[in-house]
Amino acid sequence: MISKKMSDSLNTHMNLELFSAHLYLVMSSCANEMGLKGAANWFFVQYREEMIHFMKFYTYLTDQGAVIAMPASKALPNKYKSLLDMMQKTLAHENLITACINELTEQAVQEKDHATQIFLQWFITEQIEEENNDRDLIAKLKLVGDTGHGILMIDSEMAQRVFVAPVGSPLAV
Ligand code: OFO
Repeated sequence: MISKKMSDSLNTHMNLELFSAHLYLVMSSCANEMGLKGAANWFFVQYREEMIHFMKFYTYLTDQGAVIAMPASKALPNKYKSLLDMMQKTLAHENLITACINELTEQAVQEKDHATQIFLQWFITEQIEEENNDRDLIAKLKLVGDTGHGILMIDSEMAQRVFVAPVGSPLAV
């Protein structure tokens, strides 16, 4: 049993996860256009992870008997100054997601909704990893500055990222 207020909040967040997926898909194409195939891969993997996040919320809500609502999607930015610019915007977006997950958890605690608290635990841990990865890349990009050679080294590292569907994930898209 989930409250209408709780399911509405989760539905709002579910759409934010879909927004995240689309944001990173566009970043992937921007990186590709910059000649950074490794970064394009990194953002494409991130897109796939976000689709899993979206589907986790979708599955949880439908398992709880809620009917989901989806607003029309907003246009996304597709101009970035550099890879550093993209990574800084990625970290800022993930900080926002973390704050939203924390608020959802707070609401679930206040409503004594234990099922939703357990559901959100996975996302709390996931956000630590996401922010950490972003900070690492930003630090490296700042170290190399505008040097093409340095950026290409980081691009090669980003090419190594592989999508791994989490255990029990509802969809591996
Ligand atoms: Fe990037 O963690 Fe979901 O949004």
